[in-house]
Amino acid sequence: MQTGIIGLPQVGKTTLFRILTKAHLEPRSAAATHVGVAKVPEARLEQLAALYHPKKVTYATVQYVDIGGMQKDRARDPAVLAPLRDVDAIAHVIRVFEDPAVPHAAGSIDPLRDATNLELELILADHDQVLRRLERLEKDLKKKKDPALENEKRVLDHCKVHLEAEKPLRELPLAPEDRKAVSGFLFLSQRPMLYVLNLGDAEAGALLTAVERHRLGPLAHRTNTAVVPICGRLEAELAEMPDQEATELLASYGFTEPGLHRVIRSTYDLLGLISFFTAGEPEVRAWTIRKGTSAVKAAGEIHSDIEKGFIRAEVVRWDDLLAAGSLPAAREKGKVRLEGRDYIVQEGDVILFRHSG
Ligand SMILES: Nc1nc2c(ncn2[C@@H]2O[C@H](COP(=O)(O)OP(=O)(O)O)[C@@H](O)[C@H]2O)c(=O)[nH]1
Ligand SMILES: [Mg+2]
Repeated sequence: MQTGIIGLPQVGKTTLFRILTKAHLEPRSAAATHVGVAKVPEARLEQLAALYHPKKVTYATVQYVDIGGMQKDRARDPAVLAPLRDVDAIAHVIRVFEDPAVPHAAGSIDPLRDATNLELELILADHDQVLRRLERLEKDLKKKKDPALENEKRVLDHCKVHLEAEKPLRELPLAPEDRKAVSGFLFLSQRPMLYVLNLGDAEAGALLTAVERHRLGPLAHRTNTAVVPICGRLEAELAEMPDQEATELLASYGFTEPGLHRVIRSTYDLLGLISFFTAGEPEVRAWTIRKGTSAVKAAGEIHSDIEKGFIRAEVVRWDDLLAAGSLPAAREKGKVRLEGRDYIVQEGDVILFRHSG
């Protein structure tokens, strides 16, 4: 699962990418595309580890791609958009911080304008693609009736009307079969969107009201969209500090965790992902699945042999396991359920898979 980080030049994309992935990049590589892995912060994993004292604790991960500077007039350049086709979600870093030493690509600080302009580029790119395909479809349909092509045309016409109202496809409700009919186009405005508001250090104590203060209400509460305010430069400093100092500095601003945790968690939610855990002496581990995944498919995330030889899953909620103190104790209390292959795994389940072979 990959999230592409985009935005105008000099808004803090690479700063964010670095702190998310703890990557140390060469300063010269400003325009290049970088891929990095971020650990999904998970306090429950540490609590489970305290129970098992495992040799190894393994976090779930998500990938981020730093997709270089995107000038407004360059955005529709296929070379700039191409890397975006491969991502599952988009994180748009928007500059809110004022700093005369850092030039702004559009000449002034206006977060809503920047968000709207880039969104429009995505919408226009999709619209171009829809028009081209419709033209082709109409030609083909004149030659020969074909129900599958007619259906595709119907869905694309629907998308076209939506795009022409300057609305992104992520906000267009589509029936699952209609979604499938156009999934091959990898529409850009269909990707879930995370707006990362990069604020100045002075606003660190007032992140929660940032959306309101900067009049960014129009970005909030939209389908498949999330807004996370951070202080990029401060976060970068925090990432370099010893843990104790970082915790104290955060606390002085009224926070219990760094903003990058909120960024990662929002990405995880937008992607429709949840975690389940496996726990034992060798390893306590978080696994990533899509919401709605069955027990047997979740088993397959661990190993194809466990999926093939699946017999049943012993499932306990992480907090019930912690309260009981051990799996046998949780069993005695009746907190451990035996589930079959079609059980839908829930966020926070601790699972022991019984399998043959
Ligand atoms: N004042 C201030 N400067 C920042 C902040 N975040 C990034 N910068 C600076 O803005 C410049 C561009 O940052 P960078 O992450 O390379 O932006 P990119 O071009 O979007 O990748 C660098 O000089 C950063 O130090 C911030 O939150 N506050
Ligand atoms: Mg950069």
